[in-house]
Amino acid sequence: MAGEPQDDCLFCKIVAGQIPATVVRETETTVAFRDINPQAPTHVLVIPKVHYRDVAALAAGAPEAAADVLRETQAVADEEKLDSYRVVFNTGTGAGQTVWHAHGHVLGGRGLEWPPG
Ligand code: IU
Repeated sequence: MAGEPQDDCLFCKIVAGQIPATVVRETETTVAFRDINPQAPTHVLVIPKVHYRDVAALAAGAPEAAADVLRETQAVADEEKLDSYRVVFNTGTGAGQTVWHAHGHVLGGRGLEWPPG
């Protein structure tokens, strides 16, 4: 069921502490950890502890958790001392989503091109 931990979800396992991650921040409702395949000097993923397949499902099913995730992206940027940064929610296979637990990428520490690839 949406919102419940999923046995086959890697990010649910990170939330549960069953898989190690380099956690940079944790709140009651969110975890932020360094991406294992960083695309920028700062590349941190911010996830809700509840399981939703993508940010659209999260916003519809748990809007307060979605707001918490957004607030945490800002907190990560502050901690990493980023004055410019990008927050990305890849949504759907065609947009490059590969992990089906909502997550925001916080990217910074280098110049970022627009439009993105
Ligand atoms: P995507 O937007 O779903 O493609 O992002 C998934 C990210 O999760 C991607 O940047 C991976 O490098 C990252 N990741 C991770 O940090 N740890 C893992 O064990 C796995 C993926 I699998």
